[in-house]
Amino acid sequence: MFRGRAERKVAAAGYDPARLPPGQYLTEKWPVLHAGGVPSYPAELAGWDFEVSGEVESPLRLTWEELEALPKVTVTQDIHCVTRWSRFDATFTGVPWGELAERVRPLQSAHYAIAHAEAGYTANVPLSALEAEGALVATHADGEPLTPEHGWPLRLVVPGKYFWKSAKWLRGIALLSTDAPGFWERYGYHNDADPWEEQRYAF
Ligand SMILES: Nc1nc2c(c(=O)[nH]1)N[C@H]1C(S)=C(S)[C@@H](COP(=O)(O)O)O[C@H]1N2
Ligand SMILES: [Mo]
Repeated sequence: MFRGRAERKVAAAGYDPARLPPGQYLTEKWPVLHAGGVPSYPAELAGWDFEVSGEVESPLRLTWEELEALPKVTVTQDIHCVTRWSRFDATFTGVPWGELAERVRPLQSAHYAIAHAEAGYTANVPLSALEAEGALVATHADGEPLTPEHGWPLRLVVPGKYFWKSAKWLRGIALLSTDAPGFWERYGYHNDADPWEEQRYAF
């Protein structure tokens, strides 16, 4: 039943081994992983904004205070990095995609989304991935504000995809009619990134 050593460790830690996608191992720590440096921000996040743009009826630009004032939810999910670590039961608190969608009203032509983060990092997903249960722009993890290295002040959380789709230091989401590859996708990472299908690389 168990595929091997990694699954036996998951079971020994008291979790259902079926929660571990193929080729992954469980870590109890929360590793930090990104390309480039951790961005620095001005005091009080002066000048910071978050934009939802593209194929929408009504583009949205929010200051930090405006974003903070939107309704928030807390979700629990397992996260899976393409470098093979998985962490179970991470909780994220933030504004669910639905709250943003209600305000921008995606057009019929909106089928894809691309997240824009500091320093040019991008990650693309089908719009349906943002419409899935648990997708949000998160300000908190495990009950605390995000730490700088985990994406403070804002990160995307996309359930059911390898964690590279969950852009840290998020500044905007653009809705698109046609798909466009993000940062890692241009380097040969799989466009769809389903950990259960082991969609790690495109080749
Ligand atoms: N802006 C930005 N977001 C990013 C990345 C990055 O390089 N830059 N790396 C991604 C990858 S590959 C992973 S696994 C997760 C890691 O998030 P963590 O450091 O909070 O564990 O962030 C994702 N989001
Ligand atoms: Mo990753």
